[in-house]
Amino acid sequence: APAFGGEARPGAQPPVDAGEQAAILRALSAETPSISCVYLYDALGSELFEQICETPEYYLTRVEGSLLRDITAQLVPFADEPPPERAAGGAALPPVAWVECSAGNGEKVAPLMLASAAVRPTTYVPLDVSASALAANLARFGGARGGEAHELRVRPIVGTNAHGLAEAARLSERKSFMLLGSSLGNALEPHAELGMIARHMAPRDRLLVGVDTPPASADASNAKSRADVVAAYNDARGVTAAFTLNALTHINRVGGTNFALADFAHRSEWCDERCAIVAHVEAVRDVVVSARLAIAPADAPPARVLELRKGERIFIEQSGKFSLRRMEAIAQRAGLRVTRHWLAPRDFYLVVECE
Ligand code: AVJ
Repeated sequence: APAFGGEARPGAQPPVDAGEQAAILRALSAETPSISCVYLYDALGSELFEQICETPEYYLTRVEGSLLRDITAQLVPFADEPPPERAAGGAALPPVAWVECSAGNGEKVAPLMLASAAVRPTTYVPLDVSASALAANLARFGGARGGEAHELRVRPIVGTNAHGLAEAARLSERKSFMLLGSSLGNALEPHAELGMIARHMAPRDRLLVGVDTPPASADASNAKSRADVVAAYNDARGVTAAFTLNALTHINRVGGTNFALADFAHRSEWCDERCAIVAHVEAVRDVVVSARLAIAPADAPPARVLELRKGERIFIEQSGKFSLRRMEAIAQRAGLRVTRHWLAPRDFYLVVECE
């Protein structure tokens, strides 16, 4: 029922949560207006992100996928365990729980999970804020499979990584935590992100991190160019633009704002200081945004939230890029140590293992 009278109109939105609205409006009316990148991932946003992964420009998913497939046999055992082919004749390797932060639909790790289940009791714990992405994830592993010696148990946890990690840490198995897909790039403080995972790691656990690498300096021949990186976030079909702009639709629904998508354009640019692609929405004309406050009476006029002049922007997300050196420094600040690393051909992508 509506929180404060008022007739339900056809097409009316459910009432917004006052606490969530307050946080959204605070970020919008700050000195540098922003929208949390969490709001990129409603059902449509998750769907659009999957489409981004299939655009010819967005190399990250494909390159990480083929790198992970190439190194699967090295990843399935912990560093102190025998490689699976030597264990195969004898006893299975001890159980493992793979805890994947920001897991999405599980496609990234599917071959790794099946390879793990072939040689050891395996539990896969995908964590994600998107219930729809986790439903797709569960469906992927739910069907009949063949060939694995062990049941692959899947235990999805809906919520933030912080929430899911606290729950996953209670599992009794030795754990491989994973933060793949260059998710770390979204963190404004990457060492804090890894530190949060590190706090949930037991002494013999490990963490695998997959990150995109920075474009090479102009004189390096054997690496990707800045144009490759910029194109990955500006696909020709406009899927990334739709993905970024959908954050406004999402905010309208859960924050009670009245953004018109036609008033904004998507901008994704390389930023040297952040070593990141930075995504904004930019006002294409002067815009006034207002919101119906959840705490105000239903007949109160909407409150003015922000005014943008043509060309002014709202920050949506950064997609940080990491060299091995930088990953080592970040791991150290998080109380971890890089034990192994793997680079994709032409240094397009990096996976590190930390303990
Ligand atoms: C899912 C955060 C890794 O930053 O590359 C893709 C999100 N944004 N295109 C990224 C994204 C625009 C993606 N991450």
